[in-house]
Amino acid sequence: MKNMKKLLLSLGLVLVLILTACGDDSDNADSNDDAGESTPETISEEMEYTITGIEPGAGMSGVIDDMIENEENLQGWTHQTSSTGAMLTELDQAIQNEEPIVIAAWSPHYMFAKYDIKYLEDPNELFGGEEDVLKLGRLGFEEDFPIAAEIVRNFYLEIDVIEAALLDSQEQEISVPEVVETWVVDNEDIVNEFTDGVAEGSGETIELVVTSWDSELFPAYVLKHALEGHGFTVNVTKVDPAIMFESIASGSADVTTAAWLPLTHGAFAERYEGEYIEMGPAYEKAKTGLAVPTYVELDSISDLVPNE
Ligand code: PBE
Repeated sequence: MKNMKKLLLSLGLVLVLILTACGDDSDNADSNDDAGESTPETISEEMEYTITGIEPGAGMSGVIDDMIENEENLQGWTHQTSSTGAMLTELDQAIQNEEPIVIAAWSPHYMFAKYDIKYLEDPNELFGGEEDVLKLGRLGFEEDFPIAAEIVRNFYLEIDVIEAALLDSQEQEISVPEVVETWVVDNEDIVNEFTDGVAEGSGETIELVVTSWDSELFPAYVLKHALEGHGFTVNVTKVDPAIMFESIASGSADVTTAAWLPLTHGAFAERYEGEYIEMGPAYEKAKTGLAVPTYVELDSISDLVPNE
């Protein structure tokens, strides 16, 4: 009985929707809420001149703040920061309602596999193009832990591998460290490459700092596994990018795998120049930018218009 009621209700709803859609077609010839007639002006306005961002402490949040301050076409825009989770919820809701939204996006992340979204072109390279995600060590790390440092230097992952693992984590609803547990068993050959021919450690503890985005947790936990399989103990501490740099520079942490350079964490790298060593990329071809659902008729950041 209840189901029948539900069915009738949904049928009624569908009918109403069809009728509304037809009505729209015939009258309202000059309305511009038709997807086909949206202009950059109306889209920017519908977005309330707001970029839906992530954590205020993220490197890319600083990049977006600078952009709003300096770019003519973003004058009067708001950068709404909160958290990655909140941004994804807003994206999800906007897509369900087919409303325009512009978000802070990056790769690797599962958002591009889960949602039909596209990066806005970035003709002025405001986000700096492709980036390396670098391993950094504290001064003296290589001298104090030469074996561990050799494994850290050998450590490298292909970005596709990370992307696939993040998607697994999302689809199976398991945390990234848990995904790593099975990944290292299935990919022993990759893990062994990091330690092949390297002497064993003898129980030394390595302090690894990392930011808490999944794109960073995956490499960090794979490295932890490789080091722990080779005689070390690894403490992973999750911190903001600012603290990550500060703790490497002050020597309270030994190593990180999560420095996005040259741009995203460029301000931190500059502040602590000379107070850390670069140990090569953990992965390459990372990217940050602004993204919109594919139904939003904008192609480029320069299509956004000022709020005046
Ligand atoms: N991210 C993901 C981070 C680094 C990793 C791009 C959101 C940021 O600091 O912006």
